Amino acid sequence: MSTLAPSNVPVVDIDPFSTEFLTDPYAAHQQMREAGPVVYLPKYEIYAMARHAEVHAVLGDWETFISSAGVGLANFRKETPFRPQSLILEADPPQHTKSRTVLSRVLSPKSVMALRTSFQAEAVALAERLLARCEIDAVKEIGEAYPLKVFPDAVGLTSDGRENLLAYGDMIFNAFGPRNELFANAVKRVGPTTQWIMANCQRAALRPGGLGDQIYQAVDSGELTEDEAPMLVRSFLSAGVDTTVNGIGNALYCLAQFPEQWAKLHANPALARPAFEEALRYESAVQTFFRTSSRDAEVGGVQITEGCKVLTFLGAANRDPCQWPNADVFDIERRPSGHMAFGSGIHGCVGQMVARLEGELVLGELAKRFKRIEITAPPTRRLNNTLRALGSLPLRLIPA
Ligand code: OVV
Repeated sequence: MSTLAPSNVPVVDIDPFSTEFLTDPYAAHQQMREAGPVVYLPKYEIYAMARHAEVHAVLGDWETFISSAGVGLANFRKETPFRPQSLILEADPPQHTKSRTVLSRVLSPKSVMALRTSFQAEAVALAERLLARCEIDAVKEIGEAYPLKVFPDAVGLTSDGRENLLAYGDMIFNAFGPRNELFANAVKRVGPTTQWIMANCQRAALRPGGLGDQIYQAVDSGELTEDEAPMLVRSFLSAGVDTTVNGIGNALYCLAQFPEQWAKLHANPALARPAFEEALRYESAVQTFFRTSSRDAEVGGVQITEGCKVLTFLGAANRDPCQWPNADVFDIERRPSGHMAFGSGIHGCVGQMVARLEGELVLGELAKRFKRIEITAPPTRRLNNTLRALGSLPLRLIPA
């Protein structure tokens, strides 16, 4: 018990960064949702929201629940960030607005539409190659292979070594949690990858016309400073890979676990986009983000004082029975608008159109060619402080 917890806040004795929780968070999500609109987690002395309404409320009030003090457990007002702060994720207006304006344009629906032809060709090529394969690890051969091809191509990375993006992403998303063993091991694995990432944020490493180069064009026009451009390319490389890798991996796991849902998708591959969306709701790749209270506030009738770390459970909001009928049922025809997997408010995922495009095309091209997908051995988990991630997903793909 902590003396910091006001008397009207339910104290829930769970560790959302423990092996037990991360392996299967859903019972603990329910426990937190049922305990109250806001709960207190004494192990980390933080407030947390697991219901849809309060997650939405906190993410919608960026003036009270700021990002510039970090969106992980670390409070940047009290400790130095482990890497230079992101100019978009870990920023508030006006810096956030400046960064967001550029990234919104580079990742606009029109700009993303221009990626469709090449992304589709790669999805077709991947699905065709898999026709000759039969038994695969879907995490490696689909979940990782596809984003690692199309996304760095779109950004315009010219150098070898794009698999570095996986270790880097794993480290970044672990770093939003506590300094536990998951984080320590991720840092060990990442080694010199951080230098590789920073080198590839430079203009000379980026193909002219790609998404990365388009950020530098905003320097040419005076919209960004020289120092801001590589940092915003770093945001692409931080946020754009491990998220979609797991979005796609988790979607395949959902569809493999529920064969009648795959059958619906195979019968109507136009359901690929809503199927990906439902998988994002059901098994959200990004499970959590923090905010920090900039002033005394009230959420769900609970007083939160200035300077507190507040944890929003996106994945729990996405299973809230008050928001979703049959919340624990995976149904690709649900159309789950309002899900929190991309966050919401001013920090809502700026790359979500790219993520949706990747998900739609991979699932769609597979659905056209395979009548069933079967799990051949128990999948393994890759535990991460923030991501819901599989380590392996052994699948048999049965051609139509
Ligand atoms: C959404 C997200 C995740 C991780 C890193 C970043 C953003 C970034 O801006 O660096």
